Amino acid sequence: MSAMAGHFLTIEGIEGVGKTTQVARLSRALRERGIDHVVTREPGGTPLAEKIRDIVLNNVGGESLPATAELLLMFAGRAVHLANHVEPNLRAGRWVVCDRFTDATYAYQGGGRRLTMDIIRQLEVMVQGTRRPDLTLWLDAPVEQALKRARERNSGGATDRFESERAEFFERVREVYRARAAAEPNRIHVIDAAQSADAVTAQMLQALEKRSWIT
Ligand code: Z5A
Repeated sequence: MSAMAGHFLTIEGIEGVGKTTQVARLSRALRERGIDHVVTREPGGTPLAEKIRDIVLNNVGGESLPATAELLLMFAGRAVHLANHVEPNLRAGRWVVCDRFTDATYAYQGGGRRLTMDIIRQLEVMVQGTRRPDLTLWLDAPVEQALKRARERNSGGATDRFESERAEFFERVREVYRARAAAEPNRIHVIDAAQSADAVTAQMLQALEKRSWIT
C-alpha cells in the first residue's frame, strides 16, 4: 500500500444485524471528521456489479441458481467492483467502507451453502491477488434477534433468495464468521451488535480510535 492509499474497511454480519444502519452512521462520523471516503456494498457497488447483484438476489424468471453459480457470480461482481471502484478510490487516498466483502462468501457460500472453503480461497486469490480488507468490523448478534429485526423491517415486503433461508442456515453463517474472527483477531474486530444502535456505533468508532485511524 502506498503512503497515500486509503483504508479498506469492511462491515460484516448476518442478515438484519444492523450493517446498513451502522454504515450510514459511520459515514456520518467520518464526514464530521473531514475524512474523504466512499461507501459501497457487495454484491454490487458499480452499475455492472449491481446487475450481477440483481441476478444473485432475485429469482430471475423463477429459474434455480445452483450454489456454484452463486459463488462464481459473487466473485464476478467482486472483480468488477474491485477494478472499477474499490482500487481506484484506495489509490486516490480515499477510505472505502464496504458493506460485506469476501468474509461473506466464506460465511454464506462456504458455511451456509456448504461449498468447499479451499475453492473459495482459490477464487479469492484469483480475483483479489493480495488485496484484503485492512479492518473488518463483524457485527455479531444472536440469529433470532437479527432475524427479528429483519422481519420487522421487511414486514409485508418481498424477500430475496437469502432472506427466505431458515435460522439453521444463518447459524452456520454465524459460525464461519466466528471462526474467521478467532483466526484473524488483528483484522476482524468483533462488535456486540445485540446492543442499541448508539452503543454499536460507539464500539465501531472505538475500534477505529484504537488503530489511530480517527481521533
Ligand atoms: N452475500 C453472499 O451470500 N455472499 C457474498 O459474498 C456477499 C453477500 C458479499 C446481500 O443482501 C445478500 O448477499 C446477503 C448475503 C449475500 N444476504 N443475506 N442474508 P443485502 O445486502 O440486501 O442484505 P444484508 O446484507 O443481509 O443486510 P440487511 O438484511 O439489509 O440487514 P442489515 O443491513 O444488517 O440491517 P439493517 O437494515 O441496518 O437493520 C435491520 C433492522 O433493524 C432495521 O429496521 C433497523 O432499523 C433495525 N436495527 C438496526 N440496528 C439496530 C439495533 N442495534 N437495535 C435495534 N434495531 C436495530
